[in-house]
Amino acid sequence: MKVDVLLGLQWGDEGKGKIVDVLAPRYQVVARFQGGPNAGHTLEFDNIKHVLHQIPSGIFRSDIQNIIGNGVVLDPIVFRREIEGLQKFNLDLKANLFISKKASLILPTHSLLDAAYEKSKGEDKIGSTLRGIGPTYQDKVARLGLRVGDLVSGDFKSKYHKLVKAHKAILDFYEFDYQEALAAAEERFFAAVEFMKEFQLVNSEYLINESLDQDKAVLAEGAQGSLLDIDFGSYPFVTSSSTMTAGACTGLGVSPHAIGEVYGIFKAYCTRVGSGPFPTELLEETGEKMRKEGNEFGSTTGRPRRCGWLDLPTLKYAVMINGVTQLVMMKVDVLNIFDTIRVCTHYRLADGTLTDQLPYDLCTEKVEPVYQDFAGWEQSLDGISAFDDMPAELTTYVEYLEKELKLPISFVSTGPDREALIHRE
Ligand code: 2SA
Ligand code: MG
Repeated sequence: MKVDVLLGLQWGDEGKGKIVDVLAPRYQVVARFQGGPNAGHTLEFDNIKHVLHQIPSGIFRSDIQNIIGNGVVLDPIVFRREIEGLQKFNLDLKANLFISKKASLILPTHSLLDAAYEKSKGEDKIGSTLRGIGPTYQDKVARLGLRVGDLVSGDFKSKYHKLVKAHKAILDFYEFDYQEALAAAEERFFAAVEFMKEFQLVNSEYLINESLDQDKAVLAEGAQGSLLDIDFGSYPFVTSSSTMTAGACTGLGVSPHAIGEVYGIFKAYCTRVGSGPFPTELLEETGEKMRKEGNEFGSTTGRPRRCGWLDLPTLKYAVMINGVTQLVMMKVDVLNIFDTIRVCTHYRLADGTLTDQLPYDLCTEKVEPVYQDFAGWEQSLDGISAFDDMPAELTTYVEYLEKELKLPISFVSTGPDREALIHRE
């Protein structure tokens, strides 16, 4: 069997959690391969809304093995809180959840460093979720980091104190006041570490490859989005991991030959939280209307999301670097209220030329979006589940995007619930 990859093609918050949940019955294994508590995957079913941060979205199905892969950065305190939040669902978490020993540990000082770095940047801050993501990946790449396997091999406390001593020197350099916050968090951290040790800590690269050998289907669940990728995103306004298909190979230990379908998830419009360039951003009342209608507030931090029209140059770019094989369009119902729906087809550069490619740096090379307008459908999509039953205006919009992106749109999502979905037969 193959590893199918599901990832976001924009700046995160595309609605990946819902689609993992919908596709999950086709899979025996769901695995997270990058990111950490900066993610917020929202699932809604049976009138319950649940947000997952580090735990894979297959956790609500008792017949699925869920893996937190080596590419993930894991915060034990958040882990404990998440597990405790799931207890009311009566899931057998100790049997169905596996954590890679090679996953990186987020220490309390990593979150403090995140805050210190952001403060030092002033106006130029990244708008990080302050969950310690960047500093933890930094330590991983610097070969200083601690991993989940360190909890059960060697003297963890002495490794911990050695790294924290170095972190304190950096915090002092930035004149960042950390004493009180650290003292409070450290106690919770060590309690959470003991809690986490009760779970299955494994060499997950073996578990995944053996699953494939046993003909189990694996779904790799991406977090954030392609435009936040450390290499190809709008650097430096990005997250610190590889959010693309290739990240699933390194973040799980599977060969590129093992990759099957790549589901690219995108919203029928665009949103972004945090700083950084956003060519189609709507700063006036249309943006406000979208934010309200789409309830566009961060599921991790509650921050209002910036909103704008769909941007084809960035979408084409994301399709290209990920090798997307199927598209899923989300939150189409949010556009029900608009009489005109705009799509940015090209950028006009400063010298007047038109392009549908991304410039090197969207921060310094100002682009003006060129739009094509479509008539809105201006009606509710409730109860529609087949492509043939879609309003004609929506069909036109969908077919236009399929032609431009040269890919089928397999699902169109029309609301947060599992059932609110139009399938292509
Ligand atoms: P970080 O914390 O170092 O990864 O932040 C770096 C940039 O990446 C953005 N980022 C995100 N953007 C959208 N959604 C994300 N996850 C949460 C969610 C967001 C929330 O799924 O709802 O609740 O605010 C996410 N995580 C990171 C971030 O805004 C920075 O621009
Ligand atoms: Mg989200």
